[in-house]
Amino acid sequence: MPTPSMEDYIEQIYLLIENKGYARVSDIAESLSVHPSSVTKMVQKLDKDDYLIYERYRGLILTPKGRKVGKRLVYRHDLLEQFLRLIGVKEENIYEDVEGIEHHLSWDSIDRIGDIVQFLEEDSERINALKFIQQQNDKNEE
Ligand SMILES: [Mn+2]
Repeated sequence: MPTPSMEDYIEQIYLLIENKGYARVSDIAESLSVHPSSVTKMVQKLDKDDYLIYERYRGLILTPKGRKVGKRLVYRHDLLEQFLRLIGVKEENIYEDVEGIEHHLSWDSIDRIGDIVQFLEEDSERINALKFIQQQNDKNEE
C-alpha cells in the first residue's frame, strides 16, 4: 500500500499525464509545492516499487500498476469533492478539506460515501430535505 505522500505523488503524476500527456519533475514539484530534489527522491522510490518507470533524461511513465492506483486516487478525490459540494460545504473549503481527509479513509468508507452521493442525487427531494435542516440549524445559530 502506498503511503499518503506516495499517494499524493501518484495522484498528481496521473493528473499531469492525463492533462498534458507527460509529467516532468519540475511540473510535479510545482503542482505539489515541493522542491524538485524531493520529487526526484520520491520518483526513484515509486520506480523501485513498480508504480512508474523513471529515466533521468527521458521523463517518466506510469506502469499498469501505477495507472490503476492513480485512477483510483483521482476517482477518490473527485468523489469526496462531489460529496462535500452536495452536502453544502462552501466552495472555498472543498479542495483543502479533501486534501486533508482523502488519505485517511478506508475504501469501505469511500464506497459508502459513494452510496450516499448516489442516494442524494437520485431524488432532488432528498437534497431539499437536507437544505431545509441546514436552514433550520443556521437559524438556531443566529
Ligand atoms: Mn488529492
